[in-house]
Amino acid sequence: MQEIYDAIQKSAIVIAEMIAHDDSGYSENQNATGDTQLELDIRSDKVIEEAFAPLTSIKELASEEKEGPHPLHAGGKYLIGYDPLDGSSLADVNLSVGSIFGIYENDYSGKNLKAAVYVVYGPRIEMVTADENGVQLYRVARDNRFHFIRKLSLGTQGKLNAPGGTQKNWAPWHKELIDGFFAEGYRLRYSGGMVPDLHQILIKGGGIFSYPGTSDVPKGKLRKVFEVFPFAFVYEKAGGEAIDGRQRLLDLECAHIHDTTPCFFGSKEEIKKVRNVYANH
Ligand code: AFP
Repeated sequence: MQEIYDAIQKSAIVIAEMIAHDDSGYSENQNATGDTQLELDIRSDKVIEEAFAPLTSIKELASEEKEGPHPLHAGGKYLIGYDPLDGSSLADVNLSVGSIFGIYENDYSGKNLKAAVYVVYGPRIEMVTADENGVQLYRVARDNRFHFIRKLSLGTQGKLNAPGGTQKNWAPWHKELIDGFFAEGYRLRYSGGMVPDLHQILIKGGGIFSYPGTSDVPKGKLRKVFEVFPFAFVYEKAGGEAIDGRQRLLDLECAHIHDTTPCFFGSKEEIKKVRNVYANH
């Protein structure tokens, strides 16, 4: 596992440099989900693929930016599902973006996730790993290397509310749930970047992030393998919960590698409120 974390760190330094100084325009291509790809999406994907290529512990790679999985080493133990540059459309307005990695065994199901990693490219470059040792925060120092900072955990309740999705297409009961948090004094914290938005709640110790099914996108926008399962793993290891409104996200099956799901990540008290509202719909 450590060689995978090391490769992620190596690619993160290169990607951070690209974000800071290179073109953030659109390419001619679309990814499997139909999103038009930014040059940065394509180049970040290539940097990560090259960093993973020599690692014999990796059997296969599955990127959000590619249609299907890409075999690496037949004797490898791990399958890695990753989003090379999540929130890339925010790079041109100089907001934080991130890379997300799910490290699976046997298949890309939530129950077979063995570790999750994400990198935040912001005023600081930070990496969070979640595995059997818990949730660890690392940060790049002046030596341009990642250093361990501290363990991360979620309290039972927070103050931050990150409500995703197009509000005019929310179900009435979802609007009631979100407005209820604001009526309790929660602060709005939503940038449109899943990685910094979930990182903020984790660092601050609690709150709720939601990206529900909506009338226009009933199955939600966020992808199970590349985004949702890894963050569900991180949040559960940090003492929080992650559900689709009713079920635990990591118990969900995945019919296709690019499947999406409604998702809620947060502290236990907030997730209890989500369950109460969604139980009746
Ligand atoms: P992009 O990768 O197209 O910028 O989308 C980012 C994202 O996949 C995820 O990072 C955000 O949480 C979510 O979309 C934001 O979606 P909305 O713009 O619909 O709120």
